[in-house]
Amino acid sequence: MELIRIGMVGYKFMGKAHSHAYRDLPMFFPHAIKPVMKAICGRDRDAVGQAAQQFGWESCETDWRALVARGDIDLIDINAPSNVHKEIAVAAARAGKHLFCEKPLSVTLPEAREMLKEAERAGVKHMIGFNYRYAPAVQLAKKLVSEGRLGRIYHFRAWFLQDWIIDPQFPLVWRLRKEIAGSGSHGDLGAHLIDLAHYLVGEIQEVIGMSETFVTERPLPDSMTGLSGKGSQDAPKGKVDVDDATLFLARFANGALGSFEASRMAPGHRCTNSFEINGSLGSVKFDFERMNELQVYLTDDDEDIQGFRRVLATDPAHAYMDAWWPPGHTIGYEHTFIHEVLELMNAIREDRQPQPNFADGVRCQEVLEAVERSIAERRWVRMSELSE
Ligand code: SOE
Repeated sequence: MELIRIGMVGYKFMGKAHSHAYRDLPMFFPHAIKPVMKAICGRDRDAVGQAAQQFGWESCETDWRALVARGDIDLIDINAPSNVHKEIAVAAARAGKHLFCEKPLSVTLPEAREMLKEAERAGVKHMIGFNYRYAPAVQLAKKLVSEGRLGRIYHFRAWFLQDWIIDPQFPLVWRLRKEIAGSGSHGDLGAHLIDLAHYLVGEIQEVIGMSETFVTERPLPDSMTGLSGKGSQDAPKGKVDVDDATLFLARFANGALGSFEASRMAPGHRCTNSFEINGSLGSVKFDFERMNELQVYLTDDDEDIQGFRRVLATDPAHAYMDAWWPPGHTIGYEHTFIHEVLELMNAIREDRQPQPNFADGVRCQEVLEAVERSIAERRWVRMSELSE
């Protein structure tokens, strides 16, 4: 049996999602290369030991350098905070390991470019974790666009809204600190939208944006907690130096117009990752909170039955669904990661780069940076201004 031995850095939210994907893949996709969960790495020995046991890893490490140096590991999966992605990825590539890295690729464009260059130089496979591409309903949208069913694309309208920091007492966790996260809602949520735009519509030519930090100080946390931390009223406060919300407009190379909104300050929106595409022959609408559905409108439907139809993307005709449950039996967030890992394993077997890979991570980082520059300089920024 073909095997790929995995070493993973990080064991929190994404670490758990990736671990689950490695565990489930062989059960539902038995013909894929089997990922072997060799070692998981984190700085806190007790916590990482507990995670190893709970998630099903064979062993654990407390220093990522030791993990990368291990001869029994073929692929390094990076789920640590964004500011350490580059150092780990570069070292792992130099050690000849394949790479799987969470988004955003890094905290700056030069770092992201360096990661891509090092991975290419080492000749290893490299994948970035834009998991939403792997929802079957998103794959269906891609198919309709690619087959020309929507005609010429006029609009891509996307918004990713959350509300987990709406309470001003929510602590200053790492995702709210520029030196660790790179940016706020922009790099965390906007990055997914940018990747979907690239995937579904194509290259972005120019952008103009605006952003705001509505809560400028927050209580310091007692640990680097995740999305559910609570801050104490009495804790000393620190300055929030990332955006709570970033909005931007874009013009695509194919002439389509785009609008993007990322916010963590939208009460009631837990994980509203949505887009709408309008073309000359039809439209599609997607909302991750109803991730099994795609709303489809086609202008060539008979006049008297025109309207958005709700397509439940759970039939064997839909991507990946023949491996899951009978039609109508829906799948969830975790399945996007399983499909992502399937793509990674298939790419290794077929000796090609997985989709999306570090080149897509760099393209995304270029747009993130162009939007930041446009905000700082209060003007449209062309992507060509960022070329190397
Ligand atoms: C938190 O905002 C978060 O977990 C992001 O970091 C993920 O990338 C996104 O998929 C869901 O929300």
